[in-house]
Amino acid sequence: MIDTFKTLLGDAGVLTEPDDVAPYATDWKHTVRGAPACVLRPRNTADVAAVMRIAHERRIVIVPQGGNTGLAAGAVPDASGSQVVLSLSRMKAIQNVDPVGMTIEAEAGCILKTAQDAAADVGRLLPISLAAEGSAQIGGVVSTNAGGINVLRYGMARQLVLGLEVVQADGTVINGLRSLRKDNAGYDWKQLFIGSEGTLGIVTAAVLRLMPRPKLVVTSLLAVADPAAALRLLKLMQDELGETINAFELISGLSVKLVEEQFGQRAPLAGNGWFVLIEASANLGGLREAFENVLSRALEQAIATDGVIAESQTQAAQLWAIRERITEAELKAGRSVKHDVSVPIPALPAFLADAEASVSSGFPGARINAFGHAGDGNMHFNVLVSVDTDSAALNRSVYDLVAIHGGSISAEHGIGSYRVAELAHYRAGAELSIARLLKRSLDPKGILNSGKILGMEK
Ligand code: 2HG
Ligand code: ZN
Repeated sequence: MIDTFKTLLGDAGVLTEPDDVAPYATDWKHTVRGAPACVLRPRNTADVAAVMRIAHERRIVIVPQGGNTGLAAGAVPDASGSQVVLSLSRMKAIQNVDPVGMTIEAEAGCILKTAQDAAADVGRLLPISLAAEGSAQIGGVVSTNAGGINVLRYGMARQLVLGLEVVQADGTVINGLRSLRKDNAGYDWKQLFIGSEGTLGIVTAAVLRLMPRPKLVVTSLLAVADPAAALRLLKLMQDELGETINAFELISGLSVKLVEEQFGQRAPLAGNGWFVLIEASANLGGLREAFENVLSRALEQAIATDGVIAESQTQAAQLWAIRERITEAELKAGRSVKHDVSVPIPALPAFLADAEASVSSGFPGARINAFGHAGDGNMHFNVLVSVDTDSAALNRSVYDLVAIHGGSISAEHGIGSYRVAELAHYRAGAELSIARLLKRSLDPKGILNSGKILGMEK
């Protein structure tokens, strides 16, 4: 098998040495350690198609991998030694950036930050933004339907994909790299490949929507007593500032403390409850004044207890650094069990209170590192635990409450291999049946990222 792939991709296109393969074998959190037979590094779509033809003929499981920044272990192989990682990293060209049509076309391996910069160079905004944007790749962003901090205003990756090129399980290439805003000519098949984590096909390139680049940006950190106050603040902000709000991030006191402990970076305001990081942007003047007015009202009405507005881009970056360092601070702090959940926005305070009560009583000593994109109902309800904590029991205690509050066990990180059992438990019935029907039709031999999302097909 290795020789066949070497003939196809050349020596540089096939990694087999343990040191070379190691980074592709484990996820960002190093929770899962797989054993790939080898790592393939195609140069273009034709290479990917040729790899899939061979894999299809010989029933080789292919695990597509982008920047490997995911938090659900969806891009790493299992430990069998037979799965092959397909890294898209060498396919990183930006094919086109169009400031009039407001689109960008890029290959799957293009780093998200590189694509953002290319859009900025022509005065446009690629609004997908996440802490891992310096390593995450477009193919991974699309195939996991990534979220991030701007979902409130611009939606998830799905809302920004106009066109897609996909290689199917048998090597067939579907070229749908259209940049049309309106295209109702038949089924919108590309939606199947967005968010299906490489289990239905391999995304090799995408056309994404761009937005006008806002000239005015206001970034502000506020202290609030609790999540209910945060939602009152959200309502007030939306009433007064409308769609200018890009991000509305709710951060627990413990999250801020972890960043301080691990990185020595302090929040520039006092607070003994929760914090909210808000970013608003616009092209027309008056945004700063409007924001200051609404902040004063929030303080007067005791919705917020304190607040600062960044005076410069550097200060804004410092405020964002507090938010973006939470994940690394958590990793440094020891073992944690992550829950990337969403509930209907009004249910957030009750869910957080119930989940905190349930975890505190069931798992004494556990500390809750809750933070997230409250403006779209998505919280990262992560729990710092000791080495002997039963994570399955902990998951159950959180996810049961997610279900009671009408939420989802994965808001933006996907199912990957972490949450396969939970998906089967919390999404029973017709929803799983249609998922299996799609999987069997598009990947009848079960060679695309097998074991992820639906588990191993029996
Ligand atoms: C974020 O919002 C990411 O920063 C990571 O989705 C969340 O570490 C996490 O659980
Ligand atoms: Zn997030």
